[in-house]
Amino acid sequence: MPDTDEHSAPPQALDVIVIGAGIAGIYAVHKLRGLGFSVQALEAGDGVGGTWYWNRYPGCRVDIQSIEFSYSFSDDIQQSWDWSETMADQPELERYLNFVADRLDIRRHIQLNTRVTALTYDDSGACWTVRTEAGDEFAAQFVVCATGCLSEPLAPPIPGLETFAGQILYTSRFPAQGFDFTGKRVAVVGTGSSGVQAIPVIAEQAADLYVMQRSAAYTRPSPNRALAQPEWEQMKAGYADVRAQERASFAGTIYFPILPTPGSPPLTKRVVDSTPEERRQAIDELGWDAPWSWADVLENLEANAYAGEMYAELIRRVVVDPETAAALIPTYPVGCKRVIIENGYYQSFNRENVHLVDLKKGAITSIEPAGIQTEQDFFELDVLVFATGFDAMTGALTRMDITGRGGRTLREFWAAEGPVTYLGLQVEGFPNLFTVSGPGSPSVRSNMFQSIEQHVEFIAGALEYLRDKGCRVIEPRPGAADEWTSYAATLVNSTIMEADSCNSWFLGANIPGKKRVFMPYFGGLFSYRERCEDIVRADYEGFELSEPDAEGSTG
Ligand code: NA7
Repeated sequence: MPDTDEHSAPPQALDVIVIGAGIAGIYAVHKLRGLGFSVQALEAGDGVGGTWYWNRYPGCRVDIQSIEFSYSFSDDIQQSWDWSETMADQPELERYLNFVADRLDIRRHIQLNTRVTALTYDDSGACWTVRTEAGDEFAAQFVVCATGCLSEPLAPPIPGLETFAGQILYTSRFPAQGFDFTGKRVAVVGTGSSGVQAIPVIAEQAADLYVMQRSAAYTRPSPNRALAQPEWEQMKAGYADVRAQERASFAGTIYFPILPTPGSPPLTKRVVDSTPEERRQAIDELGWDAPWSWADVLENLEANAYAGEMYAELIRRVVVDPETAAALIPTYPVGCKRVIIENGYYQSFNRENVHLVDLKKGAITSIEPAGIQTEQDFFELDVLVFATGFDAMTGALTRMDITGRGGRTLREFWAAEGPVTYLGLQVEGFPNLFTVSGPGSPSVRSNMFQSIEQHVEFIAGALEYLRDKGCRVIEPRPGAADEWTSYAATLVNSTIMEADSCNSWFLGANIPGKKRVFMPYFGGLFSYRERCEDIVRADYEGFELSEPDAEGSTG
């Protein structure tokens, strides 16, 4: 609240503040309101949609099928929305999320243009005070952080950035009105999903495009295609079956980029047992599916290296210039970072106006008013596009001053211990605070819609249970978060995901000084959901439900 007498009275406590109005925030508001809780969402953007609101860069598109990358909780919504392509682009996803917000009539519970900066827990009242950048204050018994896994962008700390005389753009904050690259000399820094999706589109417009690559990426051509209405009507009629298959699947999705196309027979052949001729034949017959068509590729580094060799051969078959092709070959294990679904990425490098700058041969040293200086060359530029990624999983939480019991901040706690959570849902010492898709939950290793729905439903169920029991506080019991986090670590230990050569954002390796911990739960959404259901059946095993006591601690 502003610092005036008028606002000096403590704000009236809501039941729940939801931070964020993306996929998770929209559903959380709807679900909790439906259970009779007073709920208010605070959203930094001037529209709903979260990830699909902010990442408006050209070429932005989801990498699983839209029939799956959508809410499943309401058949009315499923049946009322028509996807125009099998894998929707950003504008369509943003429209969809706006449609859902209207259909559920939740906009009056969402305050836009409101960035939350601090959360402080009051032990005696079992209540959170939520502060915003504008200085307003809210009070709520519970806070649901629906802040996203990839929502805290990284601005690369390159000296001289502020001196650049041309236009600087970030894929994660791309202008809503778009940007015309026609006739411009452009550099794209970063070749993760955002860069790889944007590059072919920018290449078609720019006079010259310099792709500044630090690590080459593994990609697969997108199977996206337009959906004609009759086909879509037929697909829509099969929704119940699609959802049932998703729920029975490992990661909440039937089709996952790293797995073979649905309908393919199960993988039985092991690449370590294959001959060079069999591998060449696989490339000829299966094309970009070839590296993923073996049962053991993700099992060990030896098998993985064979897949990497097949992948390199596929690049050489597309990219004409041998030096460029060689520089585009990734040097880390196949599958340890998310495989990128692309549209004409490698073909872009056959264009005369596209130039690959291999930063492994000479890193960027500074940005000057006229362009980028690397250890080897100077590039004169009109536009810089940064596609340099995010402080994933934890960044959107630790950027806020979250102060829990005893004055301990989440930022300091996780900086020292790593992201220790119970089920990725709660943190010890931070009662009544929930993190949707938090570290320690399947989140980015699953279909986000399915994971988010499961988390929101878990949280809603927990709040109802508390209400029925006459309790006001829920938090992990001492040790439960340590146990869960240690258990989750055993699932990924000694897999290729943690290989020394793998520096993924799953491990926080893109942030200097961040603790190297594999953050998403690796056991799949199916087993995770079962575990959560067991916990609920056991009266919220591992959680402590209580009333605040007079001394200000719960018990
Ligand atoms: P990513 O996947 O984290 O990619 C970021 C890219 O930016 C990656 O190629 C980085 O190279 C590169 N990068 C970061 N900092 C620099 C500097 N300082 N200089 C040069 N290059 C740099 O983010 P995206 O937005 O593309 O994708 C995020 C997720 O969205 C994706 O995984 C999907 O799940 C959806 P590096 O690899 O660190 O060497």
